[in-house]
Amino acid sequence: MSTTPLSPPDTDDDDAATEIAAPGGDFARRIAHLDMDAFYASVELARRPELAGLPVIVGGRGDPESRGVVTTANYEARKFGVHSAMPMAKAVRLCPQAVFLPVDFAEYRRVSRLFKAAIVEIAPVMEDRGIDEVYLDLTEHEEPTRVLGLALKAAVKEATGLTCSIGIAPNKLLAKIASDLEKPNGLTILRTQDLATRIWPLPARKINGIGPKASEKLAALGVNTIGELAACEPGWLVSHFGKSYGAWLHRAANGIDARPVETESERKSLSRETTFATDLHPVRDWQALARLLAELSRDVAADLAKHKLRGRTIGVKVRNDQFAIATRDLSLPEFTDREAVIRKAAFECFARVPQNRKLRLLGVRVSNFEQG
Ligand code: TTP
Ligand code: MG
Repeated sequence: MSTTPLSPPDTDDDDAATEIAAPGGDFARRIAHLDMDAFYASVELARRPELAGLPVIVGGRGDPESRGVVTTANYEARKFGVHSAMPMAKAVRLCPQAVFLPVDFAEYRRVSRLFKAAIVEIAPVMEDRGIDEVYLDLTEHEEPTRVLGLALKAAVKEATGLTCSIGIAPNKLLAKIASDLEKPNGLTILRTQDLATRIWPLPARKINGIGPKASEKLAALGVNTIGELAACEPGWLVSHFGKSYGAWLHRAANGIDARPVETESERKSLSRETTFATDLHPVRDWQALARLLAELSRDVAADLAKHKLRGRTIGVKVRNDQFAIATRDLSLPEFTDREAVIRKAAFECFARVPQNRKLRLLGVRVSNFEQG
């Protein structure tokens, strides 16, 4: 390891609150990532107990003949190789005996609100990361880590009847990986000294932020596991992936991540971003990009309205095909949450990003919120 993690206190007590020391030398935190198991499918099963034990596939209009994709499948269906984003036709081939159900977002949102309300009762420092996952900062809690983890799982079960998986680690990056390690119904506590044994053997794409393109490029360079990535010279990574992404890859593989858990009241910006299926050129693919920019602006405006926030700075972020990030922003004379205003500013910002290389990611951000 090229960084020197703070040694955790010498203790045999697996549950000691002090057991977790953060890599990178900052103070010890206990961060949890909680993610619901096969969420949409589990919600469906909860209201259709007669389906218990059967493979269930949720997607589109719930019609196996339709051309849509699988939204999610329960673990029984996953045994047949069915997974999210798979074309429905293929899922039918793999598991013809499955029960196919349509998506019902209103119900998933309702259950999402229920499980989050149960969690904040126990752990108020919660960052909402979407319909089925949250981060929690448990640092200030006195209870042992495992006790807290079990209490959270019990509260979620009590409120919704559903199971979740929790990872608890010194930071968000490791907690997110940990929550996936023992799915479903898992509780994984990861200490700094577990990095080499539990994290480094995993494929690089297990790191949230290393997508299919980056992991493909890493594989072509002979880097497959997180451990192999951790052993790469930072300068070499920068030469292949650009200054910011290259340096981040090095930190991430070494388990370093100082991002705070941001509750809604202390959120400093709201953003939406999307990674394209194929790279888009800022000039030649302008129409597709303009459409995405408009969609992202609409989504951010909706998020602002939902959180009752108005911001004054609108920004655009792009990542090019060499993984270099560029951002441009614009401060407006007045606070806004209006879609048309955000979109116009986003287009102005986009016109100022470098136009010479293809892009693989586009994002729109609103910050500088009105106080009160
Ligand atoms: P995930 O947490 O990725 O998946 P999951 O909860 O179904 O399964 P698990 O966490 O146990 O692996 O996503 C949460 C929900 O988001 C999922 O139930 C359906 C939805 N979703 C999509 O709509 N499209 C997708 O590509 C993915 C991955 C999920
Ligand atoms: Mg989930």
